[in-house]
Amino acid sequence: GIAPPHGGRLINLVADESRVAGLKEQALNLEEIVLSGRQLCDFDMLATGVFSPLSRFMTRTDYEAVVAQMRLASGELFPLPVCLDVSNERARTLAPGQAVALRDQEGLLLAVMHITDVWQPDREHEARTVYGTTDCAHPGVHHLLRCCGEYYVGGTMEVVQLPIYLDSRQLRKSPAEVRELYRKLSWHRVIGFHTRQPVHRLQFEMTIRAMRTARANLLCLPSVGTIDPDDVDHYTRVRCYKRVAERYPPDSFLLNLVPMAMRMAGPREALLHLIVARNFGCSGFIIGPDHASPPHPDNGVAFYEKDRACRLLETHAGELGMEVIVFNEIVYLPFEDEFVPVDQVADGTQYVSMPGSLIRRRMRAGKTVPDWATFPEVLEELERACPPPARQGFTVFFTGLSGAGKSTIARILYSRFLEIGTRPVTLLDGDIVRHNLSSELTFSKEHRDINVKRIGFVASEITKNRGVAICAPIAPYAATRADVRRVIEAYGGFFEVHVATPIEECEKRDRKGMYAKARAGKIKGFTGVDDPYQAPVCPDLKIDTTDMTPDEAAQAILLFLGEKGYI
Ligand code: PPS
Repeated sequence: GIAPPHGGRLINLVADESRVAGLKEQALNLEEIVLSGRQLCDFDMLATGVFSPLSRFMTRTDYEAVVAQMRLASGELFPLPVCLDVSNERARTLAPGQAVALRDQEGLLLAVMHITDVWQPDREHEARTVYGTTDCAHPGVHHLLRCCGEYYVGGTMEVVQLPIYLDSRQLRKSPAEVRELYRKLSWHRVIGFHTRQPVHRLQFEMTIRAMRTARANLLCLPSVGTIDPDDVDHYTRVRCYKRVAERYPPDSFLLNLVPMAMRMAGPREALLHLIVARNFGCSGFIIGPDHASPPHPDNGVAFYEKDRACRLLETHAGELGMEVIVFNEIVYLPFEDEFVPVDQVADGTQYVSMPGSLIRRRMRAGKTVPDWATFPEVLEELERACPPPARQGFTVFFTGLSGAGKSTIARILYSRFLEIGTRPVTLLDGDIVRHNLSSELTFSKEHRDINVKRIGFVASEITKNRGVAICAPIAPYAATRADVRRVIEAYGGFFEVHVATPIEECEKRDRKGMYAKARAGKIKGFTGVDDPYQAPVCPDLKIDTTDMTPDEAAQAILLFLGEKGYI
């Protein structure tokens, strides 16, 4: 039969209909905590029993036991902290015994929480023990040490409203609802497959083999909570899963989205996924190498050794009553047209492999993906989501001193793009922006940052919708420019062009007379005179207009974009 949940009982925190009106009334007089996107994911997992037997944001004793020995205070296996973090200031208004209202970003009441603990955790220790590192290049550690509040709040919850999702509602069933479905389908043995990738050939081979070995049906559990910005968006992934579903034997494949926030904690995270699968009624779990193991951004080396997660799962599978189906690295034999585990490849036989991350990167760069790596229908969906550069939007971001020639070059470039005519073009020149978007802003550091981030936001929307944005602010601060780059690169190309005309030349031209005014002290805080300009260290392109006409500069940029495949 279908496996009972971890701890024997599915948690359900949703309050009885009869309690709801009272809770809403009570909440009006309570302090409130607004949940972040990530906290909302955890909240959902707790409320619907996905994290059974955990029934609340962890108390201090649970937290300490989980960090130290991967167990709740009650003794049940639980590998990762699930805590409600709040800022210092917030923590001062909260105390044990108090009730608080939990709300979503729009102010909707989610639950009334009864606080039992407020404490300051040792987050460095948590990072070292849970993630095995305090290196903030690890996305989970970065979140923990750089983004989380300094205090944790533990306590039980009475849930008024589950988080509201606007997409794929039929595919977001709770463990109880999925178990109900098994009864309808007469499923008795189910294996779980947790993934944040589309199902390519490799994943298909793994799952179908596991189904054969375990003589079981498959529950595919894609994580659709907060994922890596580099991952394929979940709308695209859902379209891929739906299409690949047809390749499995009829009525043997079930898709259910899990809005779970990934921590990328490697082995410990894999163990949590095993527990989640168990709660969804699985008696088996498929695990491949590199489960939830992010690559280090500096050298691409994974944070966790290949089979550590597998070993940890095997150690605890018995206690959880689960069968773990381990797949070591699987590779493709071009000659035989077959997938096999790498340790079964005969000496001297040629093999190839292409992880999902590489498939995506190749597509974004406009390179082909070989037939054996994925399915045509998956490729079709991915092509729509990750078009080659020639069909992506992009931003050309000029930066440089006042009078360096940014606007002149930007205007020529604008007109060239209109001549080419393949994409809509928007010019976000400093003056245009200061007039239309940022008229209330001054030239303080703070206001310049707001100004440049606004430009970045508009450019990112344009880039997302496959247009061209040309921006030409001074943008004197490197960190702010880097933020803008991060936002835009998630959607398309970003090219920083440093118009590096030296200040002497800018001042000599002084077309608007601004430098003269600044030198005379009539304008204070003028960039380059008595305000900083942090020149880009490695811009995509550097242009010095002392020995180049604006036309030549625009031409150089067009050639550069052509070389990158964008035009
Ligand atoms: S920033 O720093 O990116 O927000 O600046 P930006 O929006 O591009 O605005 C620069 C133009 O504003 C005029 N101006 C000043 N520039 C620098 N510092 C001070 N204090 C200042 N006050 C006014 C200046 O003419 C810039 O125009 P450009 O077109 O760059 O010459």
